[in-house]
Amino acid sequence: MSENLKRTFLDEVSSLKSLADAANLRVKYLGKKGIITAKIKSLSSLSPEERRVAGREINELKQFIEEECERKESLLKSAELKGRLLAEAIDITLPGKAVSFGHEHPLSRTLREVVDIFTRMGFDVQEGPEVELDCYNFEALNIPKDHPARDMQDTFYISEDIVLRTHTSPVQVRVMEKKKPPLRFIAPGKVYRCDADVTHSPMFHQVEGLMVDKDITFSHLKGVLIAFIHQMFGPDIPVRFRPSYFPFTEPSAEIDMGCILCKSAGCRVCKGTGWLEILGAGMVNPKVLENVGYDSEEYTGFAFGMGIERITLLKYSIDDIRLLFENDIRFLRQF
Ligand code: 2NL
Repeated sequence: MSENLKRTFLDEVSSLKSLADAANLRVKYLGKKGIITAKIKSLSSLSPEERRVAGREINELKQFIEEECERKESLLKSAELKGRLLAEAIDITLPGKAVSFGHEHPLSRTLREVVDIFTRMGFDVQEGPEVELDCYNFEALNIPKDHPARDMQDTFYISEDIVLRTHTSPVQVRVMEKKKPPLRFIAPGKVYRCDADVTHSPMFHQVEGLMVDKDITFSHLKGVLIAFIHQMFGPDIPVRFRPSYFPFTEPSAEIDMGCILCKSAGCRVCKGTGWLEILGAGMVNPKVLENVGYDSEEYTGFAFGMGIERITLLKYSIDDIRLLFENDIRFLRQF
């Protein structure tokens, strides 16, 4: 009888698939209403003689079942753990995701280099609004109403007397209005002109500079700008000053440097001249000084301006300004 029970139990144990099934089997045999428990209870109906034999038999079976359950449970436990570890395994031999690094845009780099050179020479950095009053952008700078720079084609008008600044000179006018000389600062920033082709963008960047004090002369202008060009492009670059005209400076000059592409031999970029125009400058027109309330008998100054895009195109031999604004990663990666 108990041999049959043992065989039935062994069959059931060997077909167990999970720990949950094992727990159920344990209840079925050893629980409060289990088969073995019932057998132990039924011993009380036997005679003392029969009870001793049957009791030993049932106790041995109970112990056997307990041991078998335990053995099976620990087997199932380690099998389940093994399965879980396998399922959750991370393949550390897979290649990682590469982190890609960006870098400074060529225009930002040129701007930073220009600002660094002038701040090392003691110039401050000043900024101002890109949407500007006509009087700061033109009137204060001695640009008369009929000047070609005021043409509808060149200037973006917001209203009759408000424009997108066409240069950063209005920043200098605003600073001069607020502060007394000595002054020595540059004004970098975005400027706007209604123009677009391979060398012109409707938005571009300028750095203008201004130095005003007693006894400032054209020699100071020459010294500062030659030092700038030599730091920016190399100490052996030839520099020349050509007479020019701006309404806000007198006298005015355009400053050329030897062509860096052909080493002054003459090429397509310098149009065979061996020279590249790089800066405009001059002694601040006394009218401009008077407009901001300075005594032009007491103070003189020099000013200059340059286009950051032009310098960047020359420095890296880029032939189309639009490449600087398209943000094509294949272009930008080359710098
Ligand atoms: C150029 C030439 C120049 C200035 C800008 C200036 C500003 C004040 C007074 C006098 Cl407030 N002058 N600025 C002077 C000469 C040239 O820029 O080629 N820019 C791209």
